[in-house]
Amino acid sequence: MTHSIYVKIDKKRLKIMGKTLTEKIIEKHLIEGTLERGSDIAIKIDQTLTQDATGTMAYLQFEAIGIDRVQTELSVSYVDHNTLQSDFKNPDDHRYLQSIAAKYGIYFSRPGNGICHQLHLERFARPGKTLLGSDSHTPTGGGVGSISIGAGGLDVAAAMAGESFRLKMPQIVNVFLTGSLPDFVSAKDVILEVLRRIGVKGARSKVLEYTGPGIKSLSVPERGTITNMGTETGATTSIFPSDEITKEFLEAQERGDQWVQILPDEDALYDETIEINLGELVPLVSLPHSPGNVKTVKEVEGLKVDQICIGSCTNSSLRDLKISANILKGKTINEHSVLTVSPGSRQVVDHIITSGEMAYLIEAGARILENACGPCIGMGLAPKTDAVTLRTFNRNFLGRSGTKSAQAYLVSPETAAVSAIYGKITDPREFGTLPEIKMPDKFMINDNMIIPPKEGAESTEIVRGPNIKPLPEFNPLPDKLEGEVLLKVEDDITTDHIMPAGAKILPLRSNIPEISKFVFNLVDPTFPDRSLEKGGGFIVGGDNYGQGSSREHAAIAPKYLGLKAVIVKSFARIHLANLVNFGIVPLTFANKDDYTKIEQGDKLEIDLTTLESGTVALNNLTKSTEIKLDHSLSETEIAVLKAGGKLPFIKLKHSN
Ligand code: MIC
Ligand code: SF4
Repeated sequence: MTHSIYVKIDKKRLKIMGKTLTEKIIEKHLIEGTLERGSDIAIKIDQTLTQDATGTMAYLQFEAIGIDRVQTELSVSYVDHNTLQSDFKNPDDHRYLQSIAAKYGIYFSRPGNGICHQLHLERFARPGKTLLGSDSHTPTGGGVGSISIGAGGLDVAAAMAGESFRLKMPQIVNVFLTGSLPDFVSAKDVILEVLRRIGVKGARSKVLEYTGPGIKSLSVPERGTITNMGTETGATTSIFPSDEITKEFLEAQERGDQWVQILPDEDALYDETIEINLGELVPLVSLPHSPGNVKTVKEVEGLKVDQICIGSCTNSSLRDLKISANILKGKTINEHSVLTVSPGSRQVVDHIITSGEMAYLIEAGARILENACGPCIGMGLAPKTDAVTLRTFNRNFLGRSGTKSAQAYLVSPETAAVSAIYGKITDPREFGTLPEIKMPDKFMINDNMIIPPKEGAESTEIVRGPNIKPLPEFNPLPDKLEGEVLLKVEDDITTDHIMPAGAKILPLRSNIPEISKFVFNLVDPTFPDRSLEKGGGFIVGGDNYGQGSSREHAAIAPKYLGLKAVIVKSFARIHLANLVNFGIVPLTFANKDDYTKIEQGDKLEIDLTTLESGTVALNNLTKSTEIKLDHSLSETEIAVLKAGGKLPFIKLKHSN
C-alpha cells in the first residue's frame, strides 16, 4: 500500500493551506496512509532509543524476531534507570545489553553516562528525523525538531528490525507562544501551564507543536523540558521548529552539520490553537498525585518540605543545574530538608566542575547522586514516611517515590532551589535578584562512555544472567472470552498503578514470572494470586486507563497472569498499543454509563467474532445484562491480536 495526497483546504476561502511542521516530517516518512486526522498511518523510523528498564525485554524480543543487524540509521541503548546495584540482577542486565549492542550494531551508553533523553538531545537527536524510544519521555527530542515518539519495547524492537511504526494520524495543536519568561519563571512553568489548561488527558491523539515569536527566547534544553513533559498531557508527541536557536545548539555540540531548517508554513492550518503569553506566567506546581493537578506556587507557599530533588530527564540540563547552583551559592539548605541533585549527563557534570558551580551545590549541602533517573523512579533516596517531597521531575504518581505515604510536588529548578534554602515551598521570586548564569559557546564533548557499533562484531556472545528469563509464549485469540472481573478501577489509572517500579521491582524487568507478582501491588496486592487462581479474567476501568509510562510490563505481566481483555471508558495511547502487542483485547464502553453495570466479581462472556465490525457484545452472566462495547483497532491490530500478539504476528510475516 502507498499513500495518496492529502491537502487541507480552508473551506471559506477555498484555498489549499500550508503544512505544519509535524505534517512536513510525517509526510516525508509516510509508508502507508495519508495525513487525514485519525486515519491509520505507518511511518519509517530513522532512530531508536532504549533504556535498561525497558531495554532488556525489547532486545529479548528483537532477538526473537531473528534479524542480524539493526536496520535503522541509528539505534542507541542507554543504561540509566536500574543503576542501583543491590545484587547481581541490574549489573547482569547491563552486561546483557552491552553484548546485544555489540552484536547487532547499536550504540551503547555505559552506566553513569547520563539519562537517555538528556544524552540523546545532546548527542544524537536530529531535526527532521523520526525517533522511536521505549520510554514515554522520548518526545524530549522534539526540542530539536525531531518527531520523537514513546512506544512499548516490542514496537521499538520491530522498528530496529526495519518495520514501520503504526499509529493514528494525530491532530496538530498550535501552542502559540508570545513574549518572554519573567525572572524566576522557566520552561517547567510553561509545560505546567499547558497542563493546567488541558490536564492529563487534554492532548490525547494530538501533537503539541510550538510556534510563535516566544519560541525564540527558549534554548534547546528549555524546549526539551517542554516537549519532555508534554507526555503528561497524553500527547503523541510535542515538537519545536528547527531554527537558528537549534542551529546554535547543534553547533555548540559540534553537530552543526546535522542542522536543517524546518519550520511550519506561514499559512499552516492547525486543528486547534492554545495561546500562551510567556511574560504573564508565574511559578507553578503540580500537587499530589497527578502532574495535571496544577496550582500557583503562591497558593501552596509555606508548606514544610522534607526532601527536594533536582534532576530527571525534565530538568537536569546544564542550564537547570547552573541556575540551581547559583541560587544555592553561599547558602545552606534548611536543616529540616534534604536536597538531592542528579545531573542529566557527564557533559553537564564536566561543565559545572570546571566552572566551579558544582562546589556551590556541595557546599550548600546537596547530596550529589549519579547521572541517572534515581529518585524519579524510586531508585534510591525514597522520602521518609508522610514526607513532602518537592521535585523538578515530571511525575508525582502515588508511591512512585518509593514511599506510599509521601506527597510529591513538581516544580521548576528555581522553585526547588529557593525552597531548599527556606525548608518550605517558596515562590522563587521572593529570593530577590535572579543570579546570572553564563552558558558556554561550545559544550565539552567527550563521548568516551558511548561505545559505537563495530564492524565484524556479529559473533559477539550474548551474556545472560540467571535473572534473565525467556519470553513467555502466548496463544492465538479464541472467538469467545469468558471469565470474571478481577478488578474494577477508576479514571486515570497509571502504569505505575498497574506495574509499579522502584528499587525492589525494577530489577525484575527481565523476569516476567517474578515481576508479575507485583501487578497492581499498590491497588490490590491480592490481584496476582486471585488472577492465577481464577485462570485469568477481565479488568474494568474508567477514562485514560494506562496513562504514564511506556512500560510494556504493564501488559505482559497481567497477560502472564491470564488477563484476557480490559474494558474501560478510554485508553492512553502507549498502553493501548502494548495491550494489543501482547494479545490482550482493549475494549471501550459504547455508552460510558455502562461502566456502572459491571462489578468486580461479575462473570462475563465476550463474543469476539464481530471484532472486525467495530463492536462486540458483552454478556454479564451475573447480572443477566448485555452491554455493547466498541474499539479503535485497525485491521492490522486485529490481526496482531488474533495471532496472540505482535511477536507471533511478525514471525508469521517473516516466515511467509
Ligand atoms: C517512567 O518515567 O515512568 C519510566 C520509568 O521512564 C518509564 C519507562 C519504564 O517504565 O521503564 C516511561 O516513562 O516510559
Ligand atoms: Fe528516567 Fe524519570 Fe525520565 Fe522516566 S521520567 S526517563 S524515570 S528521569
